[in-house]
Amino acid sequence: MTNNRQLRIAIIGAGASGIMAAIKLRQAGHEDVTVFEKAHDLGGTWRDNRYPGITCDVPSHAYRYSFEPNPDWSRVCSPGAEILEYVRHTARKHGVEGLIRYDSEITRADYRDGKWLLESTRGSEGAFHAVITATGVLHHPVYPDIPGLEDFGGRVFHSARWEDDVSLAGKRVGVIGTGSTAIQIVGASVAEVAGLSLFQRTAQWVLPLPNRDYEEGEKAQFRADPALVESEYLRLTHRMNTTFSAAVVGENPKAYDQIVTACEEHLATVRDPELRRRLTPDYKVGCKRLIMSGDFYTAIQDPMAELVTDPIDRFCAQGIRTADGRVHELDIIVIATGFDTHRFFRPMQVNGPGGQTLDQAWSEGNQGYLTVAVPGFPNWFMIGGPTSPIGNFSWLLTAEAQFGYIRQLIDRISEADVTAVAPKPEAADAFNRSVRERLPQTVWATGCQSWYIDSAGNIASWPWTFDKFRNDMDQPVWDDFEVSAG
Ligand code: NA7
Repeated sequence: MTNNRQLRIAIIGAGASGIMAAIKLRQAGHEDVTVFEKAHDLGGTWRDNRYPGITCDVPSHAYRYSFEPNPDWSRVCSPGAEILEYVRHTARKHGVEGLIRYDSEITRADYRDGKWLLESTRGSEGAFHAVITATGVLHHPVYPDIPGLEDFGGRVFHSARWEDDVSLAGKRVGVIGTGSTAIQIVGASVAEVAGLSLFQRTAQWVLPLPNRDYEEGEKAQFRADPALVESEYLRLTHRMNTTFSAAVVGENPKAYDQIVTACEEHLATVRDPELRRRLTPDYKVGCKRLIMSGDFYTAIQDPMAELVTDPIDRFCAQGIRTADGRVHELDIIVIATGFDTHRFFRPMQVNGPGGQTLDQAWSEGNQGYLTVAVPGFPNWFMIGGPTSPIGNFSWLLTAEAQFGYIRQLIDRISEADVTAVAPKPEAADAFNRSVRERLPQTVWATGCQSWYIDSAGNIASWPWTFDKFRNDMDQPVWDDFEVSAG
């Protein structure tokens, strides 16, 4: 490129994808980069989630940055704290920690004359030629609408707001929810508690995921042979993309059948027929995000554990009262009821050039163009925007693919005679039409409640294969964009 302008670029969010974007922007020659982070530390979901047993259910050798191989993962699926340390190490190694402005939650963005004026909880943050949101989807905890929380005499908190001075050892613990979080907490804590009541509203399919430590010898081999680390990365990502992620969008029926069989056989290991019946879901495997666990069924059959399926009536001083009138006496209640995954970076107010707000643009559901941009909002780019692939595979892989696309849009803006790039409304309409046409073929549309589905019933995930996603992210189709000259 010639005659390039030096751009000021803002990244919102210093989680795993924001850190990656900062590193890659610098590598691409964009020097003026600021990362705004609402919290006082980096790491996003790996910073927020510190509950016992927290593990990424994507194998570690696939859940990593393409440019930062790690021969030292401790386990096939590593604990959250280790992933947080990996993100921190990567930020430090690539010199982007100093770009992060902590405790600065962007609250407002106004587009004026080719720039976004950002305001944060600290005040005005200045003007930026381009904004990349990297705010993730798992950062607005949802609390259940159950009365009486203030009556409870023990400790109660959301799983993503773990109170670090709390030990579950020797305590009577209640866990509300049966998502991946609750299942990991149950597996990790049943051996030390005085009692564990798991309050289940909906049974889950559980794919057996035997996790194990890497032996020292294996790690030494990975250290000695970078090609081995690379081939493991490629092998695992290829396997996830061609089997699981293809199966859930209806593209690999054989793999889907194998996943179903594995889940059914796993469930059949529950010895007590009545418990097994209560743990049996009434919807298709994969409709909700699949739980991966090698120890949940063992844990829930432990004498210390109880599966409670009577609906919760209310919290009370001693614990939780269920609809059958029983009071479950508890010392600690963990609310593992998930996140509002459809809020993205809101409550931020985003005001586009014509006075249109993003809230207005998204009033009937979150929609954009190819997951990364929104018509009417020039130079506003999203990692993990609406319709991004979300599911049982590596978010980091998704984020890097989206960044590669966004970087090409930003490079275009940096050309001397270009001020703004935004997708054409008709291109976004065509994309969203094809999403709607394709979604009924996915397993997510087969009848269940899940965090993939918003309150209007729209399914939020990419409905094609991951390979198609990668292809679509390869290069912008410039005819789909309005490119404004300055
Ligand atoms: P999830 O997967 O959204 O799970 C939330 C769980 O909480 C789920 O079992 C819900 O039951 C349950 N829930 C929600 N509200 C209530 C009320 N009011 N009463 C009882 N139970 C309730 O969140 P996680 O934190 O486990 O996992 C989120 C993602 O993080 C996970 O998918 C991975 O990507 C990492 P429901 O099924 O709706 O009946």
